Amino acid sequence: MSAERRLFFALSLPAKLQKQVIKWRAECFPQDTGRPVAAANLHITLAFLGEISELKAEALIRVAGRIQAQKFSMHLDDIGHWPGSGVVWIGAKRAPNALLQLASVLRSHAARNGCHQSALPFHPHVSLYRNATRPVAIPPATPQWLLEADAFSLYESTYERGRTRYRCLRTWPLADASAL
Ligand code: 3AM
Repeated sequence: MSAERRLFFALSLPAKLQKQVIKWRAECFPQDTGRPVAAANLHITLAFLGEISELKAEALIRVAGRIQAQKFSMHLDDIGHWPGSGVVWIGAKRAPNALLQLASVLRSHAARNGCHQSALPFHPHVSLYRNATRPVAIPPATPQWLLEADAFSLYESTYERGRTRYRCLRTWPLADASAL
């Protein structure tokens, strides 16, 4: 039997935005807020696949390559804390339709390929802290960053020597609206 890998589809953040976010995070949250997510790991999950076989991963890579989805931009203008999961996040007050459609298509392909999908509504976000289980003072606003999404990717999540690493396995471009 081949080894299973923990995979998910996500949008990455450009390196410049990653740096801006972690600088702002350090300035705006106390040090004991939780476990900060490493700059390189900042992302927006589109569909979590779980631990899956190589066969399933190949099937999902094939369908992902056939998806025709539009480029979009989104303002990261929202901040929140989910005490249950211990996540402090930034997101969008109004998620673009193109993002919701892309996540929905990926999630339904994932479900059809046997990857359990959460029944919770999709709430696009960038996790900033994990293990934030105590009340958190949320800053009044983000600097209203603009994320220009022109591709989505498949990532592998590994845990080595106490660190979570996300390795990008494949990236697919999003199309100009006029091209669809
Ligand atoms: O950064 P976020 O939190 O959006 O929370 C996990 C992370 O997304 C999520 O997948 C991303 C990469 O690890 N994740 C982990 N386990 C999950 C599960 N069982 C999950 N999402 C849904 N169901």
